[in-house]
Amino acid sequence: MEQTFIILKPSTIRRSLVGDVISRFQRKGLFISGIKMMQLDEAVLREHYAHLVDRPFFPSLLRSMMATPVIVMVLKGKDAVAVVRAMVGATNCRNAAPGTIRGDFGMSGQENIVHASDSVENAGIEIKRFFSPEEIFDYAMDTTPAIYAPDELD
Ligand code: IDP
Ligand code: MG
Repeated sequence: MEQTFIILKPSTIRRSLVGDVISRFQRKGLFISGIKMMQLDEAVLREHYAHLVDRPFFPSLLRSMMATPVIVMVLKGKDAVAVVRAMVGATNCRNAAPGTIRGDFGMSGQENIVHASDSVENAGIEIKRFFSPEEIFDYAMDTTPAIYAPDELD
């Protein structure tokens, strides 16, 4: 089944929203394959946000992402990348639809609660960037038959 990569950003840690955000993913039916706390540094953020390094807000984004440790997660589920992006909502929380994580929990474009991979290819790259193979767990969940029909499991 598909895996996607999430960061609970410092805005989530500082505002004590960790439980609320993780709870949304779990209630949806996504499984946690990996989870840990870590302090991001400039080198890894320059890789992770390579598409933004030339933008004027990049120094501010760097400071924001290093303000506290973050929680990184690997979530597993059918079409997990697209499902999680839809749950997260538009980049700027003020434009994000109510009912999405950013739409419900934030007011900012920068301080927008979570990162989520934007494609299956990038999910694979990001998981490798932040997790070693032994930190990712593949285990059976008793709830699977209540979450998926047999023909939805691959
Ligand atoms: P995404 O997180 O929705 O995929 P990206 O365009 O990949 O959005 O941007 C990565 C992160 O950079 C955003 O989540 C946000 O924290 C920050 N960011 C993007 N655009 C802006 C901006 O215009 N001002 C400030 N921060 C921004
Ligand atoms: Mg992005």
